[in-house]
Amino acid sequence: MTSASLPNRVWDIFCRLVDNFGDIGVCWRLARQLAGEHGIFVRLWVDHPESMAAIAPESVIGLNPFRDGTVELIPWRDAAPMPIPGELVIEAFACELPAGFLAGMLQSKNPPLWINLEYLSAEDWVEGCHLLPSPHPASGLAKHFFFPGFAPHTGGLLCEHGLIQMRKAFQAEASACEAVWKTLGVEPVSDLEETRISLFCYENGAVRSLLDSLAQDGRSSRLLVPEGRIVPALSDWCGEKLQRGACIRRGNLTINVLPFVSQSMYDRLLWACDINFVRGEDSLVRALWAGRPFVWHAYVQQDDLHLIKLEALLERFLGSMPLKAAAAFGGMARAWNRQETVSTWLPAFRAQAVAIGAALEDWQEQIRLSGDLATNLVSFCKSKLK
Ligand code: TRH
Repeated sequence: MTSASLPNRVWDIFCRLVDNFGDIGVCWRLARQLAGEHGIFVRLWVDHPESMAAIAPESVIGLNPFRDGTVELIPWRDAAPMPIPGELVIEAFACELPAGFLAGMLQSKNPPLWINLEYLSAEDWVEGCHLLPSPHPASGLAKHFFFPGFAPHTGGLLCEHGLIQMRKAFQAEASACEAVWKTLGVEPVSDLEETRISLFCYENGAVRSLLDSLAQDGRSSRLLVPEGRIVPALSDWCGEKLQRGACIRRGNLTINVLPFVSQSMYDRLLWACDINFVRGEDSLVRALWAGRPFVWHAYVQQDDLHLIKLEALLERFLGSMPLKAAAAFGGMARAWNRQETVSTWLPAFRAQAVAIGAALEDWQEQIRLSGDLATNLVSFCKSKLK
């Protein structure tokens, strides 16, 4: 498609890979929702398009550029000639636009709306900073800071239309879960008492206490671990090198090492599990929408800044939970993030799982009253470009 034949509404999203999968994970989801639900033609510029292969294997077919409906995935090369900017430009996570593209924006008679999409945080200051403009020093063109968040005066969270209904229908249908286990090569559920737990986290000194507790517990558990940074620690604990496809039993704990699956399959894994350990930003939000008790490992930052983010999240959530459930949810999350033993909290967390799940469903409803991030972005754009 040439720029002459582009549809009216073209948005550009620029994403630079820092590490891990969070940045590209958020941008890919946002791009697809803008295209699928709002009819926008999205050009997603990615400096390492090969990183997309993990979360969206379909995107590697015919890279350069890959087009999925109305999302075009474009390898971002600073030196390449740049097209005319679209109606709105998103600089994801302060990634700094390529000079040639920025020059095109500044020279344009109708400059695009310029958004810096920020990281997710539950902290109070976010509401005060959401949508603040910052003028470009030479031209005065405003860049607006768009903050995702849990509170009413933020940009909200990514949540596709119909996602919650789809998830609830999935969880009501045992055969849907079984199909996931089959696809992932995991044994079907034969022991109804078995607790299935997904584990996605950074290196974490508390993991041994988690494994010890599960192995020694009277009930059986199965840990489902997409391959990644925690697998070496699991291998150490087992005394055996674990690789993709491994299935190993120690005491009452079975560990399955899974491949890193596509985003949509990962959602289904979260829906199918009884408890989810998640990390960073995007999987936290997906665990919230899954409605199952979760333990969040915040992206580890210098000077323990991530612990402040954790407390902000807990503060928003714990107040609306019954006391025992709040103590278990908070205790488990704090121990996991401080990398202390979780053995003291795990029994209470499991005992309170139903209450935690119910509180999550309520919290979800409240958060969704403020609208989802993609729709809020479209509304902001309409208000500015009318
Ligand atoms: O990968 P992350 O640790 O990303 C982090 C954080 O977002 C952090 O805020 C950011 O600053 C840092 O990256 C650079 O965790 P996150 O955010 O949960 O992203 C993981 C993505 O990978 C998410 O989109 C879900 C997806 N995923 C899959 O698609 N398949 C899988 O098997 C798994 C485990 C995850």
